[in-house]
Amino acid sequence: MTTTVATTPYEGQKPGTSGLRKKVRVFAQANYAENFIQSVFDVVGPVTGKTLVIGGDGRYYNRTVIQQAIRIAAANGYSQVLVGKGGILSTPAASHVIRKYGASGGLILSASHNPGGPDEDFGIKYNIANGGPAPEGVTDAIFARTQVIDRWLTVEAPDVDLDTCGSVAVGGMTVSVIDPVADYADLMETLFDFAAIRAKVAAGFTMAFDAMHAVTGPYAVEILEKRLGFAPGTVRNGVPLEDFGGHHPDPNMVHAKALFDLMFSAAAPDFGAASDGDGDRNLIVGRGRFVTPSDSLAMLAANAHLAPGYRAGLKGIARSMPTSAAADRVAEALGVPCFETPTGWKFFGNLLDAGMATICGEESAGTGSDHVREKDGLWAVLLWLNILAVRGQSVDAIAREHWQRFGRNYYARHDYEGLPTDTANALIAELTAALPGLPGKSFGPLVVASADSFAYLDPVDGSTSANQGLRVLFEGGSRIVFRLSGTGTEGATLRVYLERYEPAEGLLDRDTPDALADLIAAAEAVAGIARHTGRTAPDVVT
Ligand code: VG1
Ligand code: CO
Repeated sequence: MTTTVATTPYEGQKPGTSGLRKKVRVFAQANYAENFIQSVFDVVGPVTGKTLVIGGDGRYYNRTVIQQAIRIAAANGYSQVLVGKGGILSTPAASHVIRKYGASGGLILSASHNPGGPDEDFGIKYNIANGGPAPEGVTDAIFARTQVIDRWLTVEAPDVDLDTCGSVAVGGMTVSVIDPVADYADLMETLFDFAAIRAKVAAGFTMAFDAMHAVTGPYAVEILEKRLGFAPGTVRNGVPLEDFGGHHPDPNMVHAKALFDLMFSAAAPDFGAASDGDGDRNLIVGRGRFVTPSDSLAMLAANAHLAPGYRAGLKGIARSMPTSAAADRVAEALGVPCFETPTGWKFFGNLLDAGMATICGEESAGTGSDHVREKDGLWAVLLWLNILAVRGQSVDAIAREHWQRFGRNYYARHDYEGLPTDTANALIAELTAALPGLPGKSFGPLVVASADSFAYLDPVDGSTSANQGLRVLFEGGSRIVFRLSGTGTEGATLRVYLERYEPAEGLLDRDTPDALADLIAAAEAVAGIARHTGRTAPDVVT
């Protein structure tokens, strides 16, 4: 029996870079989550007879919203919901489940690397039938719908037992609670040479994987420890917690510091890796060697043919605009196209669907391929392991050889967090206005070659996305990009991306801050960060 509940719109239910993210207390307001979920179904419907996948990263409030979503889905006419046991599905696993079972879409409940808990963040993202995040046309329509919504539909039904696999009826719909790990782990076995990795592990190769008390714990235990034979305890912090143990489940030098310290200590295993809250990001750190995500993308692309799933070669490479151009040089050497997209995985979907790109990546620790339509943390770890097994070299040796062949893109991102929104907007507005006057100007030894606001023309569907970040390009290939984050829940975050290209015959072993010093000074001179914000140093450097 369907019930119609009257409601009124909430302001600001606009999906950002990766879905709608707000504080839990915002989502907990009457009708808040329901309005958004109903708006999704109104936009993508009619949903009668269709299958919906639901899963989340296990953070606080996950189970509450899953029960709401199941009832709303039943009332809207879905015939089936597939939900991960315990309400858990990593983002890449959800993408795979959508594709494998022919679902029309999925709700992924996550705020990724943002902290979790009653006072922290929650998020809802809708993915389409290809398994990828809804493109802008869909998210814009969902936002428009949230602004006029006046009712949502539900059924009266008890909560589904999420902790037991099996099927139950909710209204006229079947809810199937599925093993969240099995399908994903099986997919990984089709892509990588598990036997080669197992042999290397048996020969004494060791690793540390930090699951950061987030969703990848069960996946990593199954794949790394059970299927590949790494010693028990290889997966650290492997039990997902609703508050991630009070940490930011963000796999970078700041929040995965314990792993970092280990990998730079005398006790370092051969290989270190971590993933984020929802399992789509990865951190790669060899013994004494951090690999920037931009470099990791380039190195994975250059070596992907060593893994069974990519033996036929790559169709193309795609990277987000702020990601370094290291991958471009690999694409050139491979003779395949390289695409530059706006920030956010939703922009890769069309290229992957059209068979124009095989591997994609972002500087924010996201890498993935056409096996799903999300970035995939464990996939990147396994591709690295496959490459290490075949090449028989250390991460450090592979990185050095890569730079000796392609040159090195020194790279860092400086984040200024928690800025007043007006302040951040004023900085961007002033810089935008100054862009036309920048070419030809000098900042220390750097001369501006061009400056613009990045706009993307999707080569597949012809859609355009403007205002995707401000670029200041210098002669010689160095670059600064400025943009505001679209995933935060409080104030604004300014991201400043710094990149300097050093050719193969140049200095390949410098310290990154040192190599980027001129660019850091130029960023200040160009944008007046201290003048606008009062900040003289970034909060986070990655
Ligand atoms: C950030 C990253 C972006 C990534 C997005 C979602 O967005 O910069 O590269 O796609 O997070 O990743 P923004 O707008 O804050 O810069 V996740 O792992 O949070 O789903
Ligand atoms: Co994530």
